[in-house]
Amino acid sequence: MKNPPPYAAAELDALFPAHLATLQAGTAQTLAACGLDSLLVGAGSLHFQFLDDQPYPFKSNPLFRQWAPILDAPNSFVAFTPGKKPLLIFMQPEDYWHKPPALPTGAWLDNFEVRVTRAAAEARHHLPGQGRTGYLGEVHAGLEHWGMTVNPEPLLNRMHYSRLAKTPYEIACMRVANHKGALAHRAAVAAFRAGQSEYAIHLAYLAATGHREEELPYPNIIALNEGGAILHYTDLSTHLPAAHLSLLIDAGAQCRGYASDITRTTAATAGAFADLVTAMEELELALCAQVVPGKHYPEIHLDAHLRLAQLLGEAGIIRGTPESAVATGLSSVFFPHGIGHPLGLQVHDVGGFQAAPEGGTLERPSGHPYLRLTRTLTEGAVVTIEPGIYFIDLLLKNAQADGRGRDIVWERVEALRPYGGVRIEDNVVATAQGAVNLTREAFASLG
Ligand SMILES: [Mn+2]
Repeated sequence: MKNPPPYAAAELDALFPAHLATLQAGTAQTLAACGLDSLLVGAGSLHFQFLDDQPYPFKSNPLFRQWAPILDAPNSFVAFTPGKKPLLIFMQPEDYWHKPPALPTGAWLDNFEVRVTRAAAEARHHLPGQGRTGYLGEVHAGLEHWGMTVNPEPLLNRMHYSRLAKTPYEIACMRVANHKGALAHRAAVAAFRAGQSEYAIHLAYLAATGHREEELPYPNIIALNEGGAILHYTDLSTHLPAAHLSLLIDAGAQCRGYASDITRTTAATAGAFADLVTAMEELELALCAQVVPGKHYPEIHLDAHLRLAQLLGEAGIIRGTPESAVATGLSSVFFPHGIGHPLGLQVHDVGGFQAAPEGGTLERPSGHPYLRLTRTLTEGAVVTIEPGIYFIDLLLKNAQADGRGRDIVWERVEALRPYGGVRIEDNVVATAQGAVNLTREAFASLG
């Protein structure tokens, strides 16, 4: 097999018991702290379009996926009582219109007691009858008669807080997700070089991941030329521009419900924009190296502003010192988002602002309203690092109006505006040995 994934399914299965043991031990403590005896996690249910019999794509509860890597079984549950084997209640309706979800296979399942149910109401009979149960998941009809505490905040807070740091199994899944993403990014760049449309590049990307569109961890951002200046551009236009100047692609993949989130920018030809991309590569790697246990994540964000301001100066886009560009908010005209976020079961993973397991909020640094992570990194934390420089009409116009425009070299901006922007994004683990860059590893493994 050409470019095999870094772990085979059996290797992931072999890592699963230790993951589950960590989750069980943490949950036992959490339940005790919350005065609960057991936990029930719902996978979620199908939601139907208004006045229609078609459901929206099913997206399972991330808290359910953390226990059981099942993505396609609505109305299933995991129940856990400390000291007992976790129980998987797998919903397999009797249905001749649709193919019922297949009972999963794989050695990971040996860690569960499994009961198959045919109807949602039946699930209740399999649940632990005694004691106080905390339920985490969507509220469904009849839940109020199950006698549970539904989505209690103290329980949710503790479960979310602990998700910043990943287990070795989770990191392995994210390695595989990065591998799939890297393969697909290669395919996308090839389609760009062949002069294809955003939509055709998207199809090449999908084919290389092996995902259906709804299996992607988030909608692909595939921008040719000035589309790169729209941060969440998801048009996937079939139109062919007069020229292919640049490609900004922000697209991920997933493995067992764990996401990768990767951005690359490619210039079609050598020149000022290509130079900006090269300089951004170096800057981004310097920021990635800061992802280590004990690092206060907002410091990486503030350092990114200084480095980007320096780069903007060197590229002849702004005048003045980097320090003044950061102080006046000039750097935010070109870099108007956060440096990254926690990554895992959700692309923008939870708990990024939490002060402690019990709750509380760590505020963002003032003047930086879009940063999504304000905690100090711990061992096993997985985050993205994604610096960018964009030529955004709205923000440039604002800067012109409020005086920051005096330090902008407008002819330089005009020359670069047709290229949209540059963003480079990797997924990085904080380990005792230093920053481990899952995305760079994945691209390097492709040779
Ligand atoms: Mn991201």
